[in-house]
Amino acid sequence: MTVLHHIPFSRSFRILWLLQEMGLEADLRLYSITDGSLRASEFKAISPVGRVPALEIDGVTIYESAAIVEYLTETRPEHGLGRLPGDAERVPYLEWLGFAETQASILASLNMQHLFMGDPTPASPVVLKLEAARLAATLKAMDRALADREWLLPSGFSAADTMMGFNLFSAPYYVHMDKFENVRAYVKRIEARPAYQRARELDGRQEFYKKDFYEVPNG
Ligand SMILES: N[C@@H](CCC(=O)N[C@@H](CS)C(=O)NCC(=O)O)C(=O)O
Repeated sequence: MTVLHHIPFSRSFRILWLLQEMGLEADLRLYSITDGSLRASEFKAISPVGRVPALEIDGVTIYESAAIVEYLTETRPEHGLGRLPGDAERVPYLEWLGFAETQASILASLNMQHLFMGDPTPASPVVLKLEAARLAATLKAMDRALADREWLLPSGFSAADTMMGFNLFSAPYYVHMDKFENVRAYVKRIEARPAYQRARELDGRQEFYKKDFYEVPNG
């Protein structure tokens, strides 16, 4: 049985979406970021620092989304979603996998400070402003890359695109997207994919964001 350890609207959506692109079914084991379930010793045996995603498949358990993406694309090359060693796009493919985590770590920091800290430890407006600017810089880089292509890699859709799942949900809460025209068109193409739509149906309701946009306080 394939099991995806999952939190709705989080990085584990990347894997939920990739599984749909591959036509693979998985049982979802759901967690919450705030109820302590990620800290349970049974879960730490699966994911040592208590993070999602983790995937149980083919008799192995894997944590870290990029490692899961690599495993799935290497063991199921028939879907053509990875760019395996020897592929002309291997380097940009690996770069986008890493880029997704660079961008996600900024989002996680903004989420932590805007959503999960609160009083009595108010977040620093200086840091929040800096993080929002750093996020905008990553979106600008993506926007430039997407100027002449539909997907992150010139040859077409790949698992690198599925790594953007969580990122593209979260970024509009912190950065106005109007100036990133190519990214917005890219999001529209993503939303038109049947596998993405199936994954969204399976994902569950997000519980993090209570507002449409999070301004820098006193920014
Ligand atoms: N680099 C890891 C990051 C995983 C991660 O931080 N996931 C978040 C959800 S988006 C999480 O589980 N956070 C729980 C926590 O920080 O306690 C990956 O890509 O899988």
